[in-house]
Amino acid sequence: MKILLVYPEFPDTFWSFKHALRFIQKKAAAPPLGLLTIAAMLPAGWEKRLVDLNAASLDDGDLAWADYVFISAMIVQRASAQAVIARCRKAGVKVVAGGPLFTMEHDQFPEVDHFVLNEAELTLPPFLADLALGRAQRLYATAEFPDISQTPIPVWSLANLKHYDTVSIQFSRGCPFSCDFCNITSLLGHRPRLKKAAQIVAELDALYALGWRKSVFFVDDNFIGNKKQLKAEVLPALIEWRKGKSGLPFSTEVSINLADDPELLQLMVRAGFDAVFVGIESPNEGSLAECSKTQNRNRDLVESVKTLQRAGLQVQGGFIVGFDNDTPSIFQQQVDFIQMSGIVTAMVGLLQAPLGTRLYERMRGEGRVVSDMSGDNMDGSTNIVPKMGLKPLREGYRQLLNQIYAPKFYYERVRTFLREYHPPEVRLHLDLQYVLALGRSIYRLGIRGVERVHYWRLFFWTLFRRPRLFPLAITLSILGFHFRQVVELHVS
Ligand code: B12
Repeated sequence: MKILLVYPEFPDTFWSFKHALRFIQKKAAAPPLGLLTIAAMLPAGWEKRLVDLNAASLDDGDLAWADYVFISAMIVQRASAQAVIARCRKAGVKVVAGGPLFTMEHDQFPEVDHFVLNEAELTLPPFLADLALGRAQRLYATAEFPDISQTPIPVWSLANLKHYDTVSIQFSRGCPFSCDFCNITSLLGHRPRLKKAAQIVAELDALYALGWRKSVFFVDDNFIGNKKQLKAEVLPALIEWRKGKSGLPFSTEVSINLADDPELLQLMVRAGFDAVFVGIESPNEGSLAECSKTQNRNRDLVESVKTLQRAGLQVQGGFIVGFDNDTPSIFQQQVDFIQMSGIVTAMVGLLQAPLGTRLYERMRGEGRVVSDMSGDNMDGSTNIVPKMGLKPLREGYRQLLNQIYAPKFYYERVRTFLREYHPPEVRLHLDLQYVLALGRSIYRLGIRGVERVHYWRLFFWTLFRRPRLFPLAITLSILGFHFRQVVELHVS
């Protein structure tokens, strides 16, 4: 059996990093972990190839070679997924679809032959068993959440790793919190399901053996969902694993209560984490109460962010505007918060109600759901009627984004962050592309860019005041360029 695994193309969005990746001559941020995991679950004797459309093109030859195309996608890849499915149809190749887009919207894809939905640990085995007997059905789904301590090591060797800047790995699925706009608990459950420390070490060993030294993103919904296990087993194992190695800085997603646990924080930094994405959502207490973001309430959020930064973690933040409790003053409040906290990578979106969330049910009850979601939470669209009115919301949003990504504000924020940041001890692995990126940034940002004054100010400020942070300052300058392009494209 010949299986072609296909990952559709991302549009030019905040998280595509497209404009930044050019500086380091990479094609995409990370290879598709879902498909590489599926590859490991297929019979060993089957031939497998991966085409990530973000890094390569899909040739007719690939389609002619394949017996089946296995496709995975998020909603944001919908258009590209439809195009791939149409090509498969034309080429007469059968399509098996799975992953979040199809799990939520399979009825929109009449041309797909088989849907293997939810988590493949449960749905793939019955599909493969039926296929072997020649009686594969159209749809395999489950309401159960599998144990992931048996999930095999992803087959990273199928991806051409030289095209990527990061590799994703996963330690847990699910999140203990109940934010009412988030669909993670309906997709993956409340009780975090964990891999064993030995599994994670084996995954890292496999990556290391392939020569991977760049960053590793733990794609957990909330890495600190089970603190006990982390402290007792996983982090000590990672600290041990890292000894004598260089490179592979880790990043992940956590809830803000990490700031309340100095022991856990210190263990994470020692294990090699240098960045975390945190759902901050709003400086407005009323809005945090409205969406049941209990972990963010009744605390000094700026101080919590600074605690993480001082310990050695760069904090990237998710923010939302458009809650019922938001008045037009929210836009300036968000700008002030973002600037003060030194959250350089600030993903700000309009409130949207994904299917399967409590927010969706409430909005539907109030007759306020108006459309499907675009899947890109930074394109200024929403699927609900905001209390503030769509026009003022979009206008305030546009101004907010234009402000925080304007070079003056952006570079000011980088300095606020670098002043606070205490860099961890991960030994850097020198990569020629990073050296070349410095040259490219000098030309593109320092000579040709509208940000040139701010660029040089940061350049020399870091060189003289915080020389160890110089590579990070250049990386953030390049990221700022990407964010500005995306903001100009979508909301200016
Ligand atoms: C890592 C990640 C990213 C990375 C992706 C990097 C990459 N190239 O892989 C980045 C940071 C780029 C990203 C961005 C975004 N993401 Co994202 N992301 C995730 C995250 C946290 C983990 C995905 C992952 O790798 N999981 C691990 C693998 C093993 O799981 P998996 O892919 O789901 O695969 C399993 C099953 O789904 C199934 N399966 C998957 N594919 C297939 C295919 C076949 C054929 C079969 C049989 C089975 C199968 O089997 C696997 C094993 O069980 C998920 C949340 C989550 N926990 O899933 C959100 C998630 C996928 N992201 C989401 C969203 C909305 C986004 C963004 C729009 C912004 C945002 N709010 O986060 C952007 C859009 C991207 C863009 N460029 O514009 C949503 C998607 C919702 C949807 N229905 O499409 C999710 C589910 C989070 C959520 N709260 O809903 N994301």
